Amino acid sequence: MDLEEIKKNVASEIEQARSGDELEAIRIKYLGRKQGLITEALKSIADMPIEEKKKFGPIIQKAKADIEAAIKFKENEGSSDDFIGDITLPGRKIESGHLNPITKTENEVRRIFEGLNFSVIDGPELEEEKYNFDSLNIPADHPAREMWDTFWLKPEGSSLAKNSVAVKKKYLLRTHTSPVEIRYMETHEPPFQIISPGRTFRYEATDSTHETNFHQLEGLMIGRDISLANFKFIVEEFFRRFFVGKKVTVRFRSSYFPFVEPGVEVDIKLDNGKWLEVGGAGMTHPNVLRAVKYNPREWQGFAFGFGIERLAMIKYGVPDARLFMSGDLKFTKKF
Ligand code: FA5
Repeated sequence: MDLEEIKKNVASEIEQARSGDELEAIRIKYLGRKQGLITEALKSIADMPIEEKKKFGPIIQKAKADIEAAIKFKENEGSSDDFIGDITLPGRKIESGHLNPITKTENEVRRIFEGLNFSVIDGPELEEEKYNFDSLNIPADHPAREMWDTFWLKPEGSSLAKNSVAVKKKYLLRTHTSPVEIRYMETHEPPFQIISPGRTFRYEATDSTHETNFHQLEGLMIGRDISLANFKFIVEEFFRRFFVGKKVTVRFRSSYFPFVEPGVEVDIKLDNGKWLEVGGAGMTHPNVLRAVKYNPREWQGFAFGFGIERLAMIKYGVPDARLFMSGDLKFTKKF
């Protein structure tokens, strides 16, 4: 058989092979150490005169390499589904994506509040100083600003700023979701009830309950004759629906936030008997209402800001808030 014929035959045999065994038989037929057709041809070179050796050696070597490559290619193709190879092999598992547990929690929270007739509002993560602080009754020199360690953005054209008279807007990564309250009130008239879940940032040391990048759930309800009793009802109803089947003990602790009066902090009792703070809340401060041109004699309301990581930690028994943003798939896949 001449080399051209061998090459043609082997190509069609490989093409038609339907299993790993058939491919192996082809390999032995042509490349087998004993009596493989190509192997034999290579051996015969030894007896050739030098001129022929030079001529045929490389041709046969190339044929060998081509056949090896064609077999390899077919083997790889065999891992695609149309190669009826070892049909007894178990199927390959198809990897599917997972929602981060924080996204999952956020979705649950949205659904619950929509069921309580709240609208879901979005707000920017890169925020103006005015919305994150000033309009929330926290002027520039107010000591309460120190409650929120802030990532500030470099001022626009900062190298020129020294000599410029114009006061430029200052930007930051929002330290809480409360600025969304102001943005919403500026453009809407009461009564209304909204929530706004989203990403927040703080320039602070991390531990098992603190991350630099975390998530909050803001809530705001403005109407006539709204009181803290309304807040208490809503928050307890939310917890009842969120922690399905798990009875949680809640404590309201008097606290201070410049944008509410009175202010409270909300704690939940953990299984180990310790309390975990999940959020702040209170009655919207009259100064905040005035800042958005609402008449505080006519309109009142409550606001709250919960930590979404904290809620998820309690619901799913996660011991460390830093796991959520760790990118560890072993963790994410559990949800
Ligand atoms: C606030 O951010 C207020 N804006 C909450 C508020 C809204 C009060 C409306 C009154 C009215 P505070 O800094 O306490 O408050 O944060 C609220 C919650 O966010 C905390 O209770 C906690 O659950 C969560 N939180 C705060 N810092 C972190 C952090 N570094 N990592 C994870 N969660 C955090």
